[in-house]
Amino acid sequence: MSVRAISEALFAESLRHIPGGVNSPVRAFRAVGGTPFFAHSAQGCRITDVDGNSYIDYVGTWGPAILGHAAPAIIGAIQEAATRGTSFGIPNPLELEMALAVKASVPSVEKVRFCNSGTEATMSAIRLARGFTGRDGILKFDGCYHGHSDSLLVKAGSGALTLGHPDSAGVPADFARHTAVLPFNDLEALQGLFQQHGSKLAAVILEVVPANAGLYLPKPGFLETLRELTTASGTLLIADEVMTGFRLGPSGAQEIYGLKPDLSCFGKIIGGGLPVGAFGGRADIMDYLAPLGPVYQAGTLSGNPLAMAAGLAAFKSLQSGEAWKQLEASGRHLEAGMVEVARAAGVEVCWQRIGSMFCGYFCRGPVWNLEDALRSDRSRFARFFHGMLDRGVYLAPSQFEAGFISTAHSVEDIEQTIRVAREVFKHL
Ligand code: KE4
Repeated sequence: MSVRAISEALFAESLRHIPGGVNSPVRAFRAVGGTPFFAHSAQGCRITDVDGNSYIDYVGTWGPAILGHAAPAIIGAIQEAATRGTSFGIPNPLELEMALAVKASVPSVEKVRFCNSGTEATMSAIRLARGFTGRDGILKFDGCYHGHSDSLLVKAGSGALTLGHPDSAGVPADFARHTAVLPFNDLEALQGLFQQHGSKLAAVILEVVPANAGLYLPKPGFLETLRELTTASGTLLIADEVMTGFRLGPSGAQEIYGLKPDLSCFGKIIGGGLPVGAFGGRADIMDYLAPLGPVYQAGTLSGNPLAMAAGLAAFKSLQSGEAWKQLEASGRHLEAGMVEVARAAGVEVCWQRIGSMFCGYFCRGPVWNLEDALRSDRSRFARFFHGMLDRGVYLAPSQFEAGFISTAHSVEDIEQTIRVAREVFKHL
């Protein structure tokens, strides 16, 4: 009997009732093949499936579990808040406390509004930028993912300077044509687009560290030029830090790269694993939001007391600053080990990392953009993924996702991961 027989039965049944058997596509393992396991529980750096198999978890529910799963401080905060009710639909003090915490952590945020997902945060920031500037045009970069709102499910047009095409059924061409898409790190294309269309752009939105096509980094000068061009053309710069915010440090990627965006989007970590999103930045822009200004944005569960309590508990656990130092050390440890065992096995792996976020591409590096990332040998990645999973290590089920280390990953957990990888690389 398969070691994951119960998961397989649950998945077969789920396929009859839930599209693709999942509530978010990446969970279906389509990029790596096979059947997803069903989680029974998770504790610290480990997740346990319904068949009783336990895995060292490097997905961390796609970023929120920076303190590991079921961190006592977060569980306690949720339990305590829940005894006083689960939702009020009227201001509660935790919302103000959370706003102050975000502002204290991210200097570019003068005002902030909470919502319920990263998608809502970026969708609202785009609408706000359009309302503030009176312009319709948006620029994003290929390989960057900002959630599934219509204006952002757009792929590059035929030429780099033509406007976008829908990247999903159901997105009207009329929406997509307002969104230009360029290769990340391509200064020449960027300058060309701003020459032609700069005055029509309401905003540029980017992952400062793109981590939805694996993980690659901005080239020296790219962000500085982007900031200059947007300032000169009156275009707002939106940093999508839904994954990097509070993951790479107290002020996320923008602090590391010295970038001062006009707006930033957050999610994941600030909800401690509960549904949350946030967007914030310059007060003169944020005050365009209803009920003060003409840009409408709302949400029944926005600022939910349980999500705020969980997020505050996560914040407090991180604020000592020790966590990010530990995460950097763990990231370095895992990187050194994985690079060594791949080299020893003669397997070409390009390991890219920043802090506790990483991706091992199965191709020669460096990887600077989506085109480079697409050179990766995805079938070899899939074999690597399953080899690791069968030996108790759960990596992101796609070559085009980042991995996440938590403060709950011990030195021994990382040593175990490297030992397992040494074995798997031998049979790739
Ligand atoms: P959500 O709507 O999924 O909360 O956030 C959307 C989003 C926005 N911006 C960035 C940079 C993001 O990475 C995301 C979502 N991240 C993916 C993982 N790469 C979520 C996983 C999933 O879609 O199931």
